[in-house]
Amino acid sequence: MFVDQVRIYARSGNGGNGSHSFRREKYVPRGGPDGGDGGNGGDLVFTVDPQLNTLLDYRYQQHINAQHGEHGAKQRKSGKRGQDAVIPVPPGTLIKDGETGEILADLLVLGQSEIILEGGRGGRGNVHFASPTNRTPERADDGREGQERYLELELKLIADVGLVGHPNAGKSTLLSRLSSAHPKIADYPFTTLQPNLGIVKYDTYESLVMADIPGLIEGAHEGKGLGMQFLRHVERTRILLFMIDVTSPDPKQDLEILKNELKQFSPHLLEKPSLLIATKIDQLPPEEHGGPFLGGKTNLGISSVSGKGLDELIRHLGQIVSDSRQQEISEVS
Ligand SMILES: Nc1nc2c(ncn2[C@@H]2O[C@H](COP(=O)(O)OP(=O)(O)OP(=O)(O)O)[C@@H](O)[C@H]2O)c(=O)[nH]1
Ligand SMILES: [Mg+2]
Repeated sequence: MFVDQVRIYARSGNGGNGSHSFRREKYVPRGGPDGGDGGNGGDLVFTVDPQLNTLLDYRYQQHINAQHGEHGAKQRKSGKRGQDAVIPVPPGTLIKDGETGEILADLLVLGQSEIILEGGRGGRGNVHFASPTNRTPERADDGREGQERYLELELKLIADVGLVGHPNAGKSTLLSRLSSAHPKIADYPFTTLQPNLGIVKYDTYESLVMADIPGLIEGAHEGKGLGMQFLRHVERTRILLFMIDVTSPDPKQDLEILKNELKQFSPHLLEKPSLLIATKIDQLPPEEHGGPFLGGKTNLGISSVSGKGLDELIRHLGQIVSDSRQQEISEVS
């Protein structure tokens, strides 16, 4: 299971009430007002914790409340602010309104935190309401109530490698060869309707997450085919693996179209580390199985049917993934 989802009921704290109190001292029969303010209620805050990788903790803790503010007191004493409820979540967690499904926050990077429900403000004590004409104000405000709602937390695993190609290029077949995932495979376009993720081992102790997404066609950036929503997934992957079907009528043009779609969607997609492979090379005459492919644009050709080129592909991807992980670590520290 890669999409981890939990529903919680969350509340921010109520504001404390303002105090309604008058000074009482010996020999001062009628002291002025001295009621202090209520403290603000605590906020409900989500924060990214890169050590976490599931939402499992929240399956067993379905109510989360921030603290109420304390009430104000006599002698102008303000109530203490309620403590925030700070909820750590793994990177890649979406917070949605449990009723409307509206996305409230997208928690992605180390150090990011978002206030989702604000605590209620504390009420003002009666010290604030004295005036020349009213020296004994009866008024003190109650604190505002905090907010409460159902929230839906959804964790999307961020993939290392995104498979980018036209429909039918063999993306799902490749994922099923390299991982234990079982995506649907068929000889018609748009077989894949939702991204599939699989774990690919590239070294004794190292593995990477590969995302198979629906095929892209010309106009994808404008919403053609299944376009847009999946380009968003691609934006989150570390590496792009361009897959071009050698049996297509014009493989070189296919590559141009793909690149152009990505660029139109977001130019920085093309700045990501990437690898270009030719697929279905078992369909070429045997003397061409060694490459070069796509008119010399790549030497890496694979066949998910015969298995040719797959070990080399895994080695290459493993190398790029570990380099890019290293780089991320050195950028953070
Ligand atoms: N000969 C041959 N056929 C392949 C190879 N890889 C995939 N195929 C076939 O190509 C067709 C499409 O494969 P899929 O893996 O479903 O393609 P896809 O890129 O996931 O397609 P969409 O999900 O529609 O984007 C299927 O009929 C596969 O059996 C290969 O290496 N060699
Ligand atoms: Mg597919």
